[in-house]
This record gives sequence, structure tokens and C-alpha cells, in this order.
Amino acid sequence: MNASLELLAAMLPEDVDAALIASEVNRRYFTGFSSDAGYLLLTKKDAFLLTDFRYTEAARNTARGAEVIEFRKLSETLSGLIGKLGIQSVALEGSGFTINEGLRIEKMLEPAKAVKNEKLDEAIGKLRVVKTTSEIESIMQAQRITERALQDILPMLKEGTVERNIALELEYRMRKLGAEGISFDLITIAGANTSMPHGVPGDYRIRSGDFVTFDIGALYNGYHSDMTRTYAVGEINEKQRRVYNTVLQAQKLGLEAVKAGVKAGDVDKAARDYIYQAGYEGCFGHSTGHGVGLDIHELPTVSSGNETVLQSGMVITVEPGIYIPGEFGVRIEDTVVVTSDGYINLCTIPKDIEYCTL
Ligand SMILES: [Mn+2]
Repeated sequence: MNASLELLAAMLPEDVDAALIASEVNRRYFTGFSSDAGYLLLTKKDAFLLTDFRYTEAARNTARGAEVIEFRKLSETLSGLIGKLGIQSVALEGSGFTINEGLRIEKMLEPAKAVKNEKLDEAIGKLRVVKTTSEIESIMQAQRITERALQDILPMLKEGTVERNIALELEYRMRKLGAEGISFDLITIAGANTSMPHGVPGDYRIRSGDFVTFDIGALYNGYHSDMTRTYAVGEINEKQRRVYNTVLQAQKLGLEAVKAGVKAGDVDKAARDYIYQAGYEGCFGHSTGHGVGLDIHELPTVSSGNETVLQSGMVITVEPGIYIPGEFGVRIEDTVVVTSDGYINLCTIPKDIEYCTL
């Protein structure tokens, strides 16, 4: 077994002999091997990665810490292993199966008992929430690619450019720079569309006086990055400037609250209180942030009242925004690594309005 599998094996719930992990992201987390099908069976001593013919060679070359077993019929291979290892109860991962698949697997595991509760998922969550150095390096690399791609396309930020062409160009550049793909459908929206936090880039053409929101990220080694910048094209009005600077200050206060030992909810509060006190209550309807890793949104959730205590090595976003329907919106987002005395910001693109006005 490798280090992460050993940690999980030691955290297996008392009442089970093994765990069955099906989700692609968790199979990848624990073995380093990614495939859109397969099962990871973990006992307190051994780990087995069950794959079919399509993945056997790649799995044997790449997977760490688990013995790769090729199956023709999953039910036969699974029951063979269960019998050989004397397994009587198996914890099922909660998020890895559809309900139908879960029921099918439950039958295959017989006579072993399938156990479904949150304990296994909690153990996996506890491991994944604190990143290792190499995980942080992958996120950093994804962020570096994102920033370089963004710098490259800035000349497109002028009157007449179509929103979705910006998204296309960014994706192309990210891939050219070594990204495996994009972290999510890139948000490159302008003008009144910026009032929709997750607006979809369409045929709108940029006009002078528009804000343009970029919520973008690349995928590298399976890891995501996440950053939002709002640019101004040409002259903006006083109201736009006031909203921009309010969000910028709220984001700064949110960041300043980040530190190991602080509750995630307090980071949210630092940013949110400032926005509400500035008179924009009702214009900031989403959480201040979220964890980033193999999933673009993962634990911890940086939301109002969240009691999660931040730990060194967690990677979170701080992304307050103000959205005025029909007019415009502003969001500014950085992804940071929590440290004992604060944070390391993985996003290096400046945020002041002078820099962000083109
Ligand atoms: Mn985000």
C-alpha cells in the first residue's frame, strides 16, 4: 500500500473489514491512476484495483500501492476476493455509485454485508481536505497555466469581441500550455451578463464601459485551479467603481482572516459583513469560497456559519461578489493555501482597478 491508502486503511470504520471505492476521483486520489471505470477494494492490510481489459496495462504501469486485478465478470472477481480474504462486511463509498449500481454491487458482495453510512466518506474527506506538497504543486501549475493564458488573450479585451470567442481562445491557450483541459466551463461574460454569477458566455459583443468577468481554471495532473478577475473595458462610471472597490476590499478582508485555526465561517463573515455594511445586502447571494483539489468544489466550504476549522495545507478560494441584476456584477477570486500564520496566494494577477482597466 502507499501512504494515502495506509492512512485510509487505519481509518476504516471499526465495524467493517473492507471498503469499496468506485468514484473516479477517489480511485485517482488513492492510487494515482485515473480511468472512467473501476473499483478499489481496500482491507485493513491490502488494496486491490479492479479494472477491465481496457485499462489493465495502463493501470499496471501507473497505479501505486494497489494490486491491479483484471476482471471479466465483476461479480465473480469480487466474490472470489471476498471469499479468499474472509471479508464479512464492506463499507460502500457514498458518492461513487448510482443507486442502481449500489444495489447491484450489494448483491455481488454477498454473503458479505454492504455497510452504508457516512463514516467512510468522512474518513476520505478528512484525508483529501489537507493537501500534500505534490498536490499543491499540481494546483500551482494549473494556476500558472491559467494566468499565462489570461495574459495572452488580454488584447482581445476591447469593443466588439464576442464573449464566447474569449472562452474558446483561453481554452486553446491553456491546452497549448500543457493543461489536460479546463476546470469547468470557462466564464467569460461582459456587460449586463456579469450580474449573473455563473453566466454562460454567448454572442454578446463587448462595449466600452463594460465589466468583463473571467472565472477560469485549468486542469493539471487531475488538479483544478480557480480564479476570478473582473476587468473594465474603457471608462467605467462611479457606481461601477464603487462596487468594484467594495468587492476588492471585502476580498482583502476575507483573505486577511485566513489562517490555520480560524473557522471557515469567519472568513465568510469578514468578507460578507463589509459588503452588507456598504449597502449591498442582497447582492451577494453565494458562499465566499470553497476547497479546490481533484474536484473544483470540495471541502471545506467557506460559507456563513461554517464551523470547519482551517488547517495548514487546506486549499480554499476567497471570492466575494456584488451582483446588480440588469446592470453589472463584480467578483474577485483567489485560491490560497492555508498556513499557520496566514496563507500563500496561488493567484498573482493584480486586482486593483487601475491594473484591471484596459
Ligand atoms: Mn470558485
